[in-house]
Amino acid sequence: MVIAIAVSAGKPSDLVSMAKRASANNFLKLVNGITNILAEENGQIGNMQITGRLVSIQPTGDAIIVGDVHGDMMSLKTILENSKFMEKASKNEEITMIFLGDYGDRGLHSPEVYYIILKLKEVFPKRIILMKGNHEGPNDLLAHPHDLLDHLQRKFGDASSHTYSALRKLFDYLYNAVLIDKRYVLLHGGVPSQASTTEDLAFAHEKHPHETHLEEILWSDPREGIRGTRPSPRGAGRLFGEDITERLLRVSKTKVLIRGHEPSKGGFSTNHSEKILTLFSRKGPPYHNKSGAYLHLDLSEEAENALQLIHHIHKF
Ligand SMILES: [Mn+2]
Repeated sequence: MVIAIAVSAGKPSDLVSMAKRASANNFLKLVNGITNILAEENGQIGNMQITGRLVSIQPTGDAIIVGDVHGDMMSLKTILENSKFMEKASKNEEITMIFLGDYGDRGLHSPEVYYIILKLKEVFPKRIILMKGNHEGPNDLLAHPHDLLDHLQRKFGDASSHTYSALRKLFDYLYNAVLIDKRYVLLHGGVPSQASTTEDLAFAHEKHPHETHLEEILWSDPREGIRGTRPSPRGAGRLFGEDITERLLRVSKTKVLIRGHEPSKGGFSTNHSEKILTLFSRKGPPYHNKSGAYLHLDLSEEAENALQLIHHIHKF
C-alpha cells in the first residue's frame, strides 16, 4: 500500500521541518521557481493589482502584516501559528499575508526563513506579498553586516554560492511598496522624499540610482521635530520629517504608513502624530527586544491613525 504524503505546506511546524532538512537542490529549485512566479506577476492576480513593483489591494478580508524577521525562524513559526494564516488560506478564506522585507542576516536561521516565506508563496501565490528590505537591496546598496552567505555556507557547504546568487536574483523581483486602497501605504523603511505620484513607488527600482526613491524606501527612518530630510546615520537613506510623511499619505490617498526597518523593544512604535506604525517581528540577538509584534487587520475597518491599529497588534 502506498501512503500518500501531503506535499502541501501543512502546518507551520511542517514548514519548519521542511526548511531544516532542505537540501541545496531543494532550496535552489524553490528560489528559482519563486523568482519566475514574481517575474511574471503583473495586472490583476486575486485581490492584488500589480503595477511595476507596487501591489494595490482592495480593503476586503484580513491582512497579516509582518515586519523584519532577520533569520529568526522561531518567531516566524509563532506568527504563522498564532495568526492561523495557513489554516485560513487553505480553506480559501480571504486573507493576505504581507512581509515588509529583511528576511535574512543577523539571525542564525536566515536560509530557513527564506525557505519558509518562499514555500508560503509557492503554496499560496495569491495570498502572499513579499516586499524588499534594505537587506534585499541592489548591489550598490548592500546592507552591512551582510552575513547571509555565511549562513548559507553553514547549511549548504560548497553549493552555497549558487544559492546565494539565486537569492540575489530573486531580490530584484521583491515589491517596493503595497497600497491598501484608501487605508494604508506599506514599505520597508521610509518615504521617498521626492515622490510625487504612486508611480514613483511602482518604478523606484527602474529609476535607481538616478533617483533616490528606492534608496529612501529601503533605508530611511522617520525623525520627530524636523521638516524635510536630513542625512541618516545609517549612511544610506535619509531621516524624514512629518511633512514628508503627510505628503506621501496625500499622494497615495491613505491614512497610515506601515513600515519595518527599526528595532523596537516592545515590537512596535509610532511616529509623526501616529501617522506611522513601525513593526518589528523578531527577537533575540543583536537587539534583545522583549517582544516582537505583527499586525492582524480586518481591512474593511477604517483607521484614522496608528493608535487605532494598536489593538490589532499581536505581541509574542
Ligand atoms: Mn531594514
